[in-house]
Amino acid sequence: MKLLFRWYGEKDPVTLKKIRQIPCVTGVVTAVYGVPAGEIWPEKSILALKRAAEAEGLTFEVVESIPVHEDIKLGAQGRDKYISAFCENVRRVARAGVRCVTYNFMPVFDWLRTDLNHMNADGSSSLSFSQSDLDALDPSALRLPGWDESYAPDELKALLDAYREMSREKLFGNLVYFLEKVIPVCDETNVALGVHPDDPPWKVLGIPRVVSTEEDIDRIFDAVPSKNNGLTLCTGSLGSSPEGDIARMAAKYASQGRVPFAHLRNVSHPDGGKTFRETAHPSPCGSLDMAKIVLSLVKNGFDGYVRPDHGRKIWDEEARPGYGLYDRALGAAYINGLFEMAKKTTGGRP
Ligand code: DNO
Repeated sequence: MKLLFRWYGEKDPVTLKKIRQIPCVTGVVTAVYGVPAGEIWPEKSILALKRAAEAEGLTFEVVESIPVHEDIKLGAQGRDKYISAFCENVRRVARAGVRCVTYNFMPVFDWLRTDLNHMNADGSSSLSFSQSDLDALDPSALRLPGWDESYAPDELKALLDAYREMSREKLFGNLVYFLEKVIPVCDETNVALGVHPDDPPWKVLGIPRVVSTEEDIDRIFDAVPSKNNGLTLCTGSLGSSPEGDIARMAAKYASQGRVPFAHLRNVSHPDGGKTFRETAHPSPCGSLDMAKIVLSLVKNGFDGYVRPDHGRKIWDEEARPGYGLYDRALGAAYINGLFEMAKKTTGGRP
């Protein structure tokens, strides 16, 4: 296991100098920001990330994310050009030493929350989601700091309309079309591609989603069997639905060698339905049994990259939603402890 931390580049107030002081964190997860989806990343920008990380003694082996242009998800005429650009980005990051690339196939939105400052009893605040609050919102006004992509209102409306007419089957076909072109490049360059699950893992705003459930994930692997067609096991996203058994999924996909990367965080379900709150990472703070999930990974041969995921806002930190330093650093220390214990008790190396 290699413990990493997400870093948003030179403008991130959570600097590399701070990240390197978190015990056992050996590298960063980052991306070239500021280049629109579908365009090729300048080689010098990729190398600048690598040099900056290495100057602080950190590695840069995981990209999160190479964005997937909407024309690819829509199956629009111009998609081949954007798929070629994605492939070229995989080649370029591979040349810089990257071994794992994360992406998502959520139409229009990346992760979605309805409250970025849910106040907890202890004075901290968390990101949270309530389906009924979302249903009451005007979708054209949706904007969330934290996404890598934002749209003008007209553009957003046109996109939402296009997806509302699309079936799940069509979206799934567009994902397979994309993977059939990208996975051979991953095989050639020895890069594991890890799809990020939909967050939340159900249909929102009338648009289809195809990476929400265990059945969806199985289908994606069956369609393109190479081991480089993998999963970014995001416990918080998959666990947003109280139905998923995340420890079982972790065991199953780790044993298949399909988990190059794991996002570990906890979540709670205040009403048992489509409402969830992000909590501190430890098991007693939320609904997920984090120790069991880590044990399932370790017992099943997981040897990939891990990062703590969204943190709460604590200790008066001013932070990008979910990506402050303090609570994520507490998460990193906790995750490291779980892995150390899991490895020792299963006879693996710490
Ligand atoms: C949220 C992240 C996601 C993730 C993308 C991957 O904080 O986990 O934004 O990076 O979905 O493409």
